[in-house]
Amino acid sequence: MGPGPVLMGILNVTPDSFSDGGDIDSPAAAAEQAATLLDEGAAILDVGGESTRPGAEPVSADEELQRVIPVIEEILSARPQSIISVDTYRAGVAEAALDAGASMVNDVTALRGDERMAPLLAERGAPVVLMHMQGEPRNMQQNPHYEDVVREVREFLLQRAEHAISASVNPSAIVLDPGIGFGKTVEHNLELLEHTGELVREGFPVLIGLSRKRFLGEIGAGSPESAKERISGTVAANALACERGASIFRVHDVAANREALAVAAALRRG
Ligand code: HH2
Repeated sequence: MGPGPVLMGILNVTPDSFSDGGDIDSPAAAAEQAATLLDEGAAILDVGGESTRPGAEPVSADEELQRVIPVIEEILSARPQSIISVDTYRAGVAEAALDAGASMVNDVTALRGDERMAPLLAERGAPVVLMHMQGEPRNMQQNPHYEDVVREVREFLLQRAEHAISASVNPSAIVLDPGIGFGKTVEHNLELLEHTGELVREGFPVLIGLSRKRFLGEIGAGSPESAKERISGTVAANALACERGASIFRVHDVAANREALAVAAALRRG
């Protein structure tokens, strides 16, 4: 019997995230939200300072630093044991976050965004999430195309894991993520979720980030317009991904997901 599902609570310090942009406008508000997520059962807090929603434009590294670092410091001063992940593809931001006490890096570019990221992770021994994305947030939802989405995403992630390992990142520090909604149609997302097991079989822990995403509304799970009405759909899809072997779940709503994931994990164990 392996360890149970790991919940990663989302803390977006951005004015423009798709579902919760602008909710957190100060380090104190972030620490309060962090405390809620931890009390609800989050094992990891994922702090991000740049939205990756479709159409989002990048912010400057300075802006990202100013959003993220004070929040990490504030959370750790209130809750020193917190495990914090920093959602960034910039090595400079990752380094400052690790210096401030963050424990891991969530890189939506899978180390393609900044060539200094892999050596930094190797030097610090920090775990990293490698995520698949076709295109960039600016243009990724303009006609995404694959011959075989499940195979292409798996091959991409294995290549990026190889790249990390060749830069001396410890294989046991690598987490793979198919990047639900990143350059994918509704059908691509569903196919990836259905075949989660094929990625799990490669031996790395698999993270799923589908919380409140638009495709749920498009298949009748809540509203296509309102992200905060897609919580039940999120819970159902996460439970099924868990049953197929995914182990880390990046979510806005920790309490709502936790109990369903406990059931799914128990059924998987048999
Ligand atoms: N999704 C989002 C952001 N970061 N990281 C990983 N590893 N996997 C994901 O699926 C993922 C991610 C997008 O969601 P959110 O943070 O809620 O929105 P935004 O990018 O608009 O801030």
